[in-house]
Amino acid sequence: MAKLPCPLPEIVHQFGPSLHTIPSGGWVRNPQDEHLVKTHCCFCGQQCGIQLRVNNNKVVGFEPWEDWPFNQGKLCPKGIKRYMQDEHPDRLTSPLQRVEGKGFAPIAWDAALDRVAAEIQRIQGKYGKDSFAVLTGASLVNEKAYLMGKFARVALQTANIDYNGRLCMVSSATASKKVFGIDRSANPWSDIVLADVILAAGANISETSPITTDYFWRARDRGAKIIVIDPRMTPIARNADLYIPVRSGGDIGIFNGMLHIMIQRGWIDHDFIAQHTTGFEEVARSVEKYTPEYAARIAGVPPAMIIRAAELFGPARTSFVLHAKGIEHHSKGVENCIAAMSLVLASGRIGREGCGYAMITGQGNGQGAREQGGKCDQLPGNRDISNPEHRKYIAEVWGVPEESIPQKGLSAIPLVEAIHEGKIKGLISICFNPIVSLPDANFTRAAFEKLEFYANIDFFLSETSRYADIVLAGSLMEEDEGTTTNTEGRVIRHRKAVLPPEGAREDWKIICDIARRLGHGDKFNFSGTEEIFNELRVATKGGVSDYFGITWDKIEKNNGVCWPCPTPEHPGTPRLYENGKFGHPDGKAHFIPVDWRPSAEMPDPEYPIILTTGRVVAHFLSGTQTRRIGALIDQTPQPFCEIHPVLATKLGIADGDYVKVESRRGSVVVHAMVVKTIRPDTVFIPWHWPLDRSVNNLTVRALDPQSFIPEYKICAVRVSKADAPHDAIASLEVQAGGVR
Ligand SMILES: Nc1nc2c(c(=O)[nH]1)N[C@H]1C(S)=C(S)[C@@H](COP(=O)(O)OP(=O)(O)OC[C@H]3O[C@@H](n4cnc5c(=O)[nH]c(N)nc54)[C@H](O)[C@@H]3O)O[C@H]1N2
Ligand SMILES: Nc1nc2c(c(=O)[nH]1)N[C@H]1C(S)=C(S)[C@@H](COP(=O)(O)OP(=O)(O)OC[C@H]3O[C@@H](n4cnc5c(=O)[nH]c(N)nc54)[C@H](O)[C@@H]3O)O[C@H]1N2
Ligand code: SF4
Ligand SMILES: [Mo]
Repeated sequence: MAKLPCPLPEIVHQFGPSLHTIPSGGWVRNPQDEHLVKTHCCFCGQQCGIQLRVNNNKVVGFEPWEDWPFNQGKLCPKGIKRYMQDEHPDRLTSPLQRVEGKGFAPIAWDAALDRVAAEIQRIQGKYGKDSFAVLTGASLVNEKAYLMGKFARVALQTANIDYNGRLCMVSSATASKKVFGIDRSANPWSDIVLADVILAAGANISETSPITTDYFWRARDRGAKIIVIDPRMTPIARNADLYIPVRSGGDIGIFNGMLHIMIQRGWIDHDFIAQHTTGFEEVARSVEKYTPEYAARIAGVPPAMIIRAAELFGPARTSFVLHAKGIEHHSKGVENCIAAMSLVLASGRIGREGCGYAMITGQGNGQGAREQGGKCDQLPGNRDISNPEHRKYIAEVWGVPEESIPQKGLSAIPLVEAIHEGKIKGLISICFNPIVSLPDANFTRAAFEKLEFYANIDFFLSETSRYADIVLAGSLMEEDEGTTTNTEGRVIRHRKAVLPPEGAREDWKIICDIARRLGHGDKFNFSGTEEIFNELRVATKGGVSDYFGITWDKIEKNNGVCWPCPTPEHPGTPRLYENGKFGHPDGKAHFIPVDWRPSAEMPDPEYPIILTTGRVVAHFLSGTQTRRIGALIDQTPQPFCEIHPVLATKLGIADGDYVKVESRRGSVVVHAMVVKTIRPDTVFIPWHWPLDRSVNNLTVRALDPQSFIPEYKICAVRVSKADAPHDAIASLEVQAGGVR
């Protein structure tokens, strides 16, 4: 029988009163206890330094942390407001169990953990080990990310573990490994400031990596030119020297077109190419056909823009290329990134001061979490799960037979497809909200209804939690200690500011408790997260992402340490590829030719408009956290559909009208926001909302064949004027406004 999402239980409030009317429950401010804890923001990959103001075990505010070099006290709206989630009345303070037809009811910890362990054993006993899957997340600190990989391989022995970075970093990671040999941004952010030209492709810098804006401005103060490629004129694009309004999916036209011109005009570093790379001739041949006119047709922009981009980028002395999801969320995401990397290599501008390349990391630990074994194909240290040597090493660290470590499993979307097909029967997830974040949400919902057993660890009841049989009340970042690895590859420390609320538990303890119940207690006998980190150091030793020389103490003394850091004496590696040595065994970077091909779903007469999706500054990912913070709700209370005046007029739509946006998979009704900052053939909807406001009702379940990332950035839709939807949640939001 299909399992429907539980209604919200009474004990969980949807919208809370003002923070200043809580904390209650006998809490009193203790004037003697007021203190600041230096830590980092829990949200994006910038991992800004922040000081949390703590009193009597409650986070009551924040102060800037001006000495932290990366952001020097600056924060974006989410960083400023993040502390408000801590005391939100929706915080889960007890495990919950599903009571069919009634909702959730609190359950004791021992009973909840016993049930999870029993269901894992039942399902694996009946259907085989791989029938129980694990989904983990990149907002987790390194220690928990490592623990989840070990938990899946040692305690469950399932091949089927993957993580939410599959929706995020994997295209750039795959491309980076193929081209440079190492999956990491190549430079510290301080190199951006020293670049004479900055090229940002598919990155809404001001809203999604807001602190990076400051690095752009500091470069521009030195005279740097800024090129931005995006179908929408984002805030950073409005301040660019050259803005290229690419048609979604057309970036290879721009990159290959630029390279064509650079070769023609001699803006190529032949010495660098000869000494440090392979494969240039093939790439040069492959871009011969990318004349400005041909390239422009693919990109949907005038040829002059591509010529101008090459003129700015080609002859520059120093340069920095950055990209994010705009080019990565495609069924050719890896190829898009490879084409951007060819510009970096052809110019020879990498591995030096002011010369570099970065993929902007998305989630707080988007970089670190993918190195520790949460990916279906990797073991800690960025090791390859199918490489016998790598398996042998990790088996020794874990004290298990090599054969007991499963082989490569399914990545996130095929894993959910296997649930839909009935091949995977059980699931435990942490730090992932797939009901909101996966493409083609109707399909995802149908899959989750089929699970025989589902356990979810979260601190709020997410939309996905509502499909769970058991929800385990976990911890926020500030309730535990650990490390993350920021967008620069810098390993930094999150400090414990407060204890989890009574009834909730640190995530790592929950995992170890389940492992113990499954008979693997000896392998999960950690006394704290520092001990987990010390095992992680050994597990990554000798790997590409080598953390062995990093200790918590060293991080403290040095304001973070960049990997690789192979020995305790090693200072860490802020800039990769200095002296021209790349990560491949031959020490060279590998040029790879790529040719443009259409996206999985192109507009047609039935669905004639391109839909692209992304973010707004006030909300984070699936919104479980930011949709509970009043000030952020006020900033952007609802999703909207950006539409150009020309298209709006053609469709008889005025600013503020409700519009129905439909694809072959579903529809949403949202407000139209008529703006001149978007291409007339494209509409944009941010994705942070669930259910009938989820743009993922529309998106297409097409994957990149190399990275398995979904194509969130382009599908075909039609748009029409609509009546106001009945939206009970929206009216509640307006009345209550969340926590202020
Ligand atoms: N405020 C906020 N900040 C965040 C997050 C958040 O949810 N909210 N999430 C974090 C995470 S996990 C991530 S991954 C990052 C994502 O950071 P970004 O990648 O910057 O964010 P997106 O809005 O997904 O997409 C960026 C831009 O890509 C453009 N775009 C769409 N299609 C194309 C295309 O084909 N080519 C090009 N060149 N551009 C295109 C969109 O118009 C959009 O402006 O942000 C991180 N920071
Ligand atoms: N249409 C569209 N869809 C997209 C994207 C897009 O651009 N367009 N972007 C994609 C991208 S880049 C990403 S990264 C994904 C993200 O998608 P998800 O990973 O599904 O979204 P999150 O909101 O990060 O979900 C994390 C969940 O874990 C919880 N959580 C956070 N931190 C912790 C923790 O430390 N411990 C525990 N126990 N729980 C925690 C949160 O409350 C939340 O419920 O979405 C993707 N989906
Ligand atoms: S830029 Fe990212 S890390 Fe910095 S405050 Fe904003 S959300 Fe937090
Ligand atoms: Mo992401």
